[in-house]
Amino acid sequence: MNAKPAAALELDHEEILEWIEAFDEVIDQEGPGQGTRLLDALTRRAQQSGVDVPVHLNTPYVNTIPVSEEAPYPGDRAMERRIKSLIRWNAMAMVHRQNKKDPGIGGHISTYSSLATLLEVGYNHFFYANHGEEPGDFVYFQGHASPGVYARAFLEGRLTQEQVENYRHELRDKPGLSSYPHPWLMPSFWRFPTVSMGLGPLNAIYQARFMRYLENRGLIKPTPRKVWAFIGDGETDEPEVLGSQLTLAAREKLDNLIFVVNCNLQRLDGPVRGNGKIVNELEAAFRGTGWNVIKVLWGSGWDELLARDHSGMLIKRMEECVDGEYQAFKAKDGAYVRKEFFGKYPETAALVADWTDDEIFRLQRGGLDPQKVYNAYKRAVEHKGGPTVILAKTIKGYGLGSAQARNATHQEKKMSDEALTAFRSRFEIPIPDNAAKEGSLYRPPEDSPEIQYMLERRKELGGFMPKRDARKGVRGFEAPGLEAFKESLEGSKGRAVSTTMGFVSMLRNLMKDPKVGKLVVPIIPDEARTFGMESIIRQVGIYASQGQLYKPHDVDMLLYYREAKDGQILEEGITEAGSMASMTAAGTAYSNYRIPMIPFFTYYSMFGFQRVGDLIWAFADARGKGFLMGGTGGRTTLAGEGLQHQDGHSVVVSSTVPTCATYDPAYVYEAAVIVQDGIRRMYQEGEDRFYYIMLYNEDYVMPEMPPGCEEGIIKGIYKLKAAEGKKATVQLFGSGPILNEALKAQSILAGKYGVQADVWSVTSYNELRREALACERWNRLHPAEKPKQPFILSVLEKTDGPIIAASDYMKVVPDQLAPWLGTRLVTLGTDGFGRSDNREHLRRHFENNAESIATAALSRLARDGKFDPKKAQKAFTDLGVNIEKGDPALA
Ligand SMILES: Cc1ncc(C[n+]2csc(CCOP(=O)(O)OP(=O)(O)O)c2C)c(N)n1
Ligand SMILES: [Mg+2]
Repeated sequence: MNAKPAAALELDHEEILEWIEAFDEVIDQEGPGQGTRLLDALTRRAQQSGVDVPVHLNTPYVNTIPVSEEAPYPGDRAMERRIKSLIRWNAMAMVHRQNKKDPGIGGHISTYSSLATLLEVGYNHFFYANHGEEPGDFVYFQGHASPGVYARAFLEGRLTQEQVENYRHELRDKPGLSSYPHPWLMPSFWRFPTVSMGLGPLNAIYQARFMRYLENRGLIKPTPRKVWAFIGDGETDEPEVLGSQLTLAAREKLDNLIFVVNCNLQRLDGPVRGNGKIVNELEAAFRGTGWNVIKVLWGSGWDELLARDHSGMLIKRMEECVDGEYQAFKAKDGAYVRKEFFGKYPETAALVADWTDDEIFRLQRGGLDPQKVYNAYKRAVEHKGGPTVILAKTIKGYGLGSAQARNATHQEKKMSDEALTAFRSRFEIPIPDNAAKEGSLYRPPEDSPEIQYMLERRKELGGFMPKRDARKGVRGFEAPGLEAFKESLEGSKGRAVSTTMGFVSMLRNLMKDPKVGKLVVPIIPDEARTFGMESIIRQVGIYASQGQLYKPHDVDMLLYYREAKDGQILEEGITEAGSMASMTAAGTAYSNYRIPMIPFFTYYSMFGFQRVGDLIWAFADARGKGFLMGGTGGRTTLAGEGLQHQDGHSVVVSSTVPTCATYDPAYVYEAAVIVQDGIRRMYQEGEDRFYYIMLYNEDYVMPEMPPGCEEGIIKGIYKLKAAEGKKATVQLFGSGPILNEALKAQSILAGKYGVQADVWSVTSYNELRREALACERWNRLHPAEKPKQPFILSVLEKTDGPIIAASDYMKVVPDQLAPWLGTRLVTLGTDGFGRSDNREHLRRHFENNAESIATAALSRLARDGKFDPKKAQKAFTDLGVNIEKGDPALA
């Protein structure tokens, strides 16, 4: 028993000393298990007696695994050190070279230098590229440590010298390397985009959970596969890291999940917690939520000191120092550490009295000691029943001479000649001075023991990592044809329904489809009832890894709250971020598991793109597929909810994501055509795209699909209702429920003013614009050839008159077509903050109701000299459009 005597604990009371002695005896004679039971019993007793039981979420500031429990290191330590040194050199050299030749191109040196041991122990002993026939571990790398990952791949022979020399030079007609992990840019290499702080850990948790989901639903075989997430200590400031999903990981008992926090005590500007200790803070947070926490703070050199620390003053000193001091200890030298750390107490000073300053300075941090890291990983991998976090204390800029542990080290991109040669010598890289000064890459010969060792270790663990399966589509996958959507195409037969209701029926039918049914993953952040999805809950159940441990109170009802171990719905609770992480795991399963899972993440559209936009961007980078369903869309269609709920702009934001196809359908058959085509394109053809489809809660009769409009629906526009009789002199564009307003305006114009109008359903301004831009670019690049005509111009070829385009979104949405429609275009939309009122008042306020559309048409015709201006002016009064009211854009 190595309990520290009372002096260190500052317990000078006789009685307490006696208790401690008695406790020590119990442990000595009956073992630590009995100690735990005794404490547990005492705690309960104390609670029953009304004693205030102190909660301690922190354990002593030492390694969690005692030396006595360490397993010996299984690898060749000297060899692995040499390999690690080679990787360190090349990682540093690639950044240095690039910045020397192209100042400002950037890159990071000091992050990998702190992470090297943590990654290398994993690469040599833990990261399985496959588990037999089944896929292997997933590793989320700290994004800005990518030079280290590249340097290893270079030594392994996976990346060529030319590629490495073109790090951050991707546009030179030569193979280059992307700055950070981007599957979009290096689709056979990187699996997970991680460089936007916080997204990696969040996605890793939901990946581990999704793996269990696939296992529990019988879609993949259970394997010992792990999800490893390497996280910066500064990164843990992001709410995505320490948010509610930590409890999810513990609740779901995700023992396939391992977080490794690289606690180098620094972030970009300076210390993470200069005045405190990040390790303690994280330990408390993770322990408090039920994670298995393993601290790796001190290297093996400290073991002997701790064993000799009979006074307990060394631990006391370790505990009282704050991170700002720890940082300074590694930024300065051994003499400083002797004076400022050990010198504080005579007992600690004595411990190192016969050590040289160099020996003191060589005392290593745990996260840089392979023996300690190996043991932590081993425990983590063997741990059952919950997720593990390893808090590994490291040194930012380790080995970078004067840059080590300095506040400015994160921004270090170039090194001086002296620093390069010193680095070369310290890590024993066999290159001459001039090569060192140039920052030349160095790879030993293929048959060198180092390269052979690396290759042999990776072979043992199943192959290289990271690696992504970049095959297009999934072999044998066949999308259901449009006939599978028959019910949606037939219309609502006189019943007023919303597109949301129509979508729910579509989803229900799709989940019954023998081919794709089981691949559908409905994801909902606590809004299933809002969207009328109760029937789906009953049909396929909510995924619950433990099954349903209670009898739901509504079990006697048809649509009861059904949870099941093989449930299909991911009911995420109130977390759009978590739901998006599930969407990401599901939408990339076609590559990661070779199973074409088809997620439908349905949510309040207002809480999507503007709230979790960065996650969606990363999803696109990861070549994610699937459907984002923007529920309760439309600033005037979602009545009553007001400013924070009414969405009039998510389709503007979604249009910024290159692989996102945005649609704003008015009718259920339009949505069905889009979804069918989407499944075919994404999963059968293997196109890297995903869909954002607006859903509304306004009820109206859904017509049957008119023949021949499929192409128009998919490309973005088709003529819905031509003017009756004479040729139209006005074109009315409508989208979503505002299409109904356009239809009403059509009859107002014809009936009251004798003006004929055609009505068009515009399902996607964004798709139309993209196609037109592509034509325009081609035309620009080929001035001598016959120009291509954009689809929007070809459909409008024989039409006349102004185009009044109205939707429930901002005017900028139809304005996307202005370059091609020019002055014909007049847009109406919902610029401005929402209001609580009913649809009639909202549409009057935002000027996108039928009357506003009709008056806009007349006004424009008058300006064009095609209608009497006085009559046009009077129409405003007659139709109740108030011309004196303020502009809704700023109201
Ligand atoms: C969301 C986001 N905000 C800011 C940045 C810019 N950034 C890149 S690295 C970094 C510091 C990271 O510190 P830490 O997580 O401790 O990693 P370390 O480099 O110390 O290992 C910052 C702020 C980013 N990449 N993502
Ligand atoms: Mg850090």
